[in-house]
Formats: sequence, structure tokens, C-alpha cells
Amino acid sequence: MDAERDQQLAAPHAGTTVTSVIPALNEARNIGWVLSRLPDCVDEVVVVDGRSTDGTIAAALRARPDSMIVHERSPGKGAALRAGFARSSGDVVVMLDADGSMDPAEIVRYVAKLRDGYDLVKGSRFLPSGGTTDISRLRNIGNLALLAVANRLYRSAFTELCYGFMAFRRDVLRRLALTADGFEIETQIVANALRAGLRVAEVPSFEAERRSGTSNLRIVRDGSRVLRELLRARRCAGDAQRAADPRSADRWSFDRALVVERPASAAQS
Ligand SMILES: Nc1nc2c(ncn2[C@@H]2O[C@H](COP(=O)(O)OP(=O)(O)OP(=O)(O)O)[C@@H](O)[C@H]2O)c(=O)[nH]1
Ligand SMILES: [Mg+2]
Repeated sequence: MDAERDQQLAAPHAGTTVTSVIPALNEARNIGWVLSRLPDCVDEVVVVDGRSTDGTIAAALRARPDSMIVHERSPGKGAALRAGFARSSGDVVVMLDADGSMDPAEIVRYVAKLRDGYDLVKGSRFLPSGGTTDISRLRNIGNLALLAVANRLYRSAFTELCYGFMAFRRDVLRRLALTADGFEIETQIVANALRAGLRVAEVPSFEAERRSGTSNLRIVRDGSRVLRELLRARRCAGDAQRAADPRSADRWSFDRALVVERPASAAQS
């Protein structure tokens, strides 16, 4: 059902240009698969290479000769994404991984939701018709724990936290105030969007196993970075609130900023 709808949405959208930003570190065996499946609505492709040694850039250019290749020497997915965002020129920026675990055809869902008026659209593997075959038991527990912390700190109702398929209107980039270097960039995007009062939606997404190669994520190291980021962003939000109005220190609420949209099937159940 979702795949059928995605196909209908895949045509270029008049008036909305789309940039895909794809961080890649030694993904030569995967990136061609990703680039060759980008839907027609994608106008610009930015591949951010992190000093790959396996021919990732050549593989990207073979699959998509019009790709812009950005060389980011600082290590980390966050540093790579920030470099890619800075070089993108579309009205809409969609970030996805280069390992083939995310289906590029889903991009149209994100773009359609942004066109409905949202500022940031995040994928969720845990909404109905989303899913994953790529999450270990340990990662699942970590993800759920961090999600619970995030929802409590931000009074939000997200179903997902650590997932890198997301899209936003490029004109909100400055308000996202991104500084993260590592995998915590995904958390920072969401937390800062809420702080900035942006309209956020979730859409279902399916994550498969990476097509080949090994993960760059380390559960303890990167989980702690995500937790630190959540706490830091919340503290900054509280400081900003106190500075604006010392009497309202305990009344900070993100509720007005948050719109989590669920598919109709979830709303009915
Ligand atoms: N440029 C750049 N890209 C990176 C870096 N670290 C990770 N990436 C890319 O970021 C994306 C996500 O990294 P993964 O290693 O797949 O992390 P993961 O999805 O948690 O791990 P898997 O479940 O094994 O896929 C992939 O496209 C990586 O190639 C980096 O330091 N520089
Ligand atoms: Mg991956």
C-alpha cells in the first residue's frame, strides 16, 4: 500500500527542489545501489566522503555522474552530514545512509509530508508499516531507553529516536544549529527542532541490513554520546527559557512545537 503510494509521489514536484545528502565511509559496494534507486523527484545528490579507501567515490560517480562529491576530513557521520547540508541547494534536504539499509523510494513520503506544511520529517521503524531487520536485541534496548528519555525530557510522543532517514526544509537549517560530529547528529536534529518550535512529523520507514561491509557504530560509545546530547540540548533549552523569563523557569513546554502524525491506521486502532 505504502509502496504504491510512494510510486505515485515519485514524479518531480513542481516548485520543490530536493537534495539528497548521503554520508559514505567505505561504501563502494553499496552506494551504487542507493544512488540508482533515488526517485525522480531528487534534483541534487550530495555524497559526503569520509576519506574512504575502497573506491566509494568512483562507485558513486559511476551510478550517478552528476553527484556532487564533498570531501570531509573530520571523522564522524555528524561532521559529514553538516558538510553536506552546507553544500546543498534544494528547497528540501533528505538525509539517508549509503549502506543500502534504507529504501530511497521512501524519500517521496518525506517530501510529501514537508509539502503538507511540516518543517522536519523523521522516519520511524516503529510506526505501523515501518519495520527493521537490522536491529540487534542490545541496540533495540538502547534505542528504546534513549527514546524514553527523549520523550520524557521533551514531553514528546515519538516512536523512534536513533534513525538517520530524515528530511527538512533547507530554510530551517540555521535554526537547527547543528554542531554534532558523530551519530548523535540525528538526536541533535530532533532536539534542536523541538527547541526551535519547528513542526515535526514521523513517517513509517523500513530498515534492512546493510548490503555489505561493517557498521561504524559502537553501541556504548555512540549511545553515551546520544544521551549526552539529549541532556545538553534540554539544559540549553531551560537556560534560554530562564533568560527570557526567569519566572517561567519550570514551565518550559515543547508541546506547542510538537506534532507527531501517525498514519490513519494507527489513529483508528
Ligand atoms: N563521510 C562519513 N560517513 C560516515 C562516517 N561514519 C559513518 N558514515 C556513514 O553513515 C552511514 C551510517 O553508518 P553505519 O555504519 O551504517 O551505521 P549504522 O547504520 O548504525 O550501522 P549498520 O546497522 O551496520 O548499518 C553510512 O552511510 C556510513 O557510511 C564518517 O566518519 N564519515
Ligand atoms: Mg547502516
